[in-house]
Amino acid sequence: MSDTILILGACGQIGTELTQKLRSIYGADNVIASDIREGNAEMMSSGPFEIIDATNQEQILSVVQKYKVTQVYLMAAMLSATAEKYPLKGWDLNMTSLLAVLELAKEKHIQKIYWPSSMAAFGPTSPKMNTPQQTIMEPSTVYGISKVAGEHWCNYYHDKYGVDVRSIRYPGIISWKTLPGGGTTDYAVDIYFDALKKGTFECFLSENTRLPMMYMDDAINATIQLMQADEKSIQIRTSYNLAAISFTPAEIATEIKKYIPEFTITYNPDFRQAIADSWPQLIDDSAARKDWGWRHQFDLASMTKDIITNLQAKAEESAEV
Ligand code: VAH
Repeated sequence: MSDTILILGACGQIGTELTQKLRSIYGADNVIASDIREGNAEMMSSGPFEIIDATNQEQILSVVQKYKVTQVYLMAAMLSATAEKYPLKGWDLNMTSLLAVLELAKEKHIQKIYWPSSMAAFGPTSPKMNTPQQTIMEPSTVYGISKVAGEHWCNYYHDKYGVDVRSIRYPGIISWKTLPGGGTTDYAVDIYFDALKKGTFECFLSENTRLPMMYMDDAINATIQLMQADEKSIQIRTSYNLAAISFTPAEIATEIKKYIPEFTITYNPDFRQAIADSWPQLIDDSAARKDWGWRHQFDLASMTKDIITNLQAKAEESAEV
């Protein structure tokens, strides 16, 4: 039986690009996108779309049965900065949606789940450099608490009910196609847009705040690689550490100046500085590299070149219209 995939939260920063990549691999009709509201024109015109509240198990089951879904990618979540503003809503969205899809898998309605954790699952007492796969995890954010709890729920449903749920602890994800929303690492996306539009950027983190980051192409490839890996190769059923690059706002600004010499950056740390300070600076992802062959492709230089090249091309296209 071929795979039919349902993406919950398909209109988010990762979901938007994950949907297009999965449609190119599995065929558009076999990848059902869904979110709480409709997506952009490309999303709506490139394959099936359903309005689903990811916390509503009955709505999810109805779509699973309608399309005979075999796999669910649960990409709906409230990210770190927003969840600090709305703690109970953040907990409810992030946990209720996960337990809903885990229950559907336990009842054999679906065969496989992808659920993203985050480096936010670590906290101020976790080792900051070469953060191990197994270590102290005492997150100080609602988002991080929901991710640690979610990891243990995934491991529980795998061990107790045989649910094939797979997970990655994403670092900060950087993209140019879709603007992120509510994340602490989002400065590393906004800086490129502002550099091209305004020639300057006010950063809400201090200049030497080092954080693990990853280009969207690498994050999408890792996600699909994990889901396509032989079940026997998956040794971690909480969530895999994943890393690629690690940089500071000052370092990304220096890279941008190679393309926009007049670019300037100012620093005005806000509440998100405390969130960033609670996270690792460099993550050890040797388990993912050993178990299922993870390798990142983009470094800061190649990512910056790709983003600026694409944003400049997009600006020229819209200028011609
Ligand atoms: C956030 N981009 O900033 C997300 C991510 C580790 C960071 O989970 O909340």
